[in-house]
Amino acid sequence: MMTVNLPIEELAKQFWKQGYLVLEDFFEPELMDQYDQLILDHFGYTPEFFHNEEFLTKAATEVIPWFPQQEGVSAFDIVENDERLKVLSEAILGEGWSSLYCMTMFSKQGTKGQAWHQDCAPEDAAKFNMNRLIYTSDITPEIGGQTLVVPGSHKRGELTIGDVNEEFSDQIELTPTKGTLVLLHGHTWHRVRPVKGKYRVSTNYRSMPKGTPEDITDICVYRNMRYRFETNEVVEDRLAAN
Ligand SMILES: O=C(O)CCC(=O)C(=O)O
Ligand SMILES: [Fe+2]
Repeated sequence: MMTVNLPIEELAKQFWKQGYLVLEDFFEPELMDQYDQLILDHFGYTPEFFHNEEFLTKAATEVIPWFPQQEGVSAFDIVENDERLKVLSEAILGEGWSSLYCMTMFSKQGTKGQAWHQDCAPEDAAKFNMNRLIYTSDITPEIGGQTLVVPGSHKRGELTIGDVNEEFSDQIELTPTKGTLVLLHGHTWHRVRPVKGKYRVSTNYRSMPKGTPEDITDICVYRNMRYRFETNEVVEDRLAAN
C-alpha cells in the first residue's frame, strides 16, 4: 500500500480507546456535493418509509436505507477505494479485513432519527462491524440529526435497558460537517437526534475484521429489544424479560 500522510497508528489507538474517531474535512467538498446530489436524486425530499410500522414505533428509528453500489452507482466506489481509508481501516481492523456494504441512510424532515443502539450483538468482543460514516452535507444544530456516542462503551458489553432516548451524562454529541469521516465501532452505544431540517443523510461504508460472519449486522440491539432485519421481527423483548 502507498504511504499516507496521516498519523495512522495514533488514530487507530484513539479509535480503540474511544470506540469512535472523527476526522473532519477528510473528503473533498466537490465529491460530497456529487454524492449528496445522487442521494437526493434517488430519494427526493419525501420518500416513503421502508421499514414496517412495528419497527418504526418500537425502534423509534426513522431512516430509509439505500445501497447505491448494489445498483451500480459507481461514483460510490470512489470513497470505497480511497487509499487513506483503506490504510486506516487495516490499522484498526487488522489484516484480512473486508468491506461489508455501503448503505446510505436518509431521514426526512420531522422524523425521529435513531434511538440508542448497538449495530450488532456485543457478547463476543471480537465479533463486530465498523461503521465508516461519511457526511455529504453539514449537520447543524438547526438541522438536528446530531450523532450521540458514549465513549468507551464498546467495552461495556450490552447496551443497558431503559428509555430509548435517554440523555446519558457521559454521552458526546457529534455534529459532523460536509466531508467528515466518522469511524464507529458497532458495539459503541450510539443514537441520532431528531431531524428538524429539510433532510439529514449519512452514508456508511460498513466493514469488519477477518473471520466476522457476513450477517453480523442482521440483529441490532436497542434498549427495549433485539431486532432482526432479515426477517423483520423482534427476536428479544428486553422489557418483558426484566
Ligand atoms: O448516521 C449516523 O450518524 C449514525 C448511523 C448509524 O447508526 C450507523 O451507521 O450504524
Ligand atoms: Fe448504528
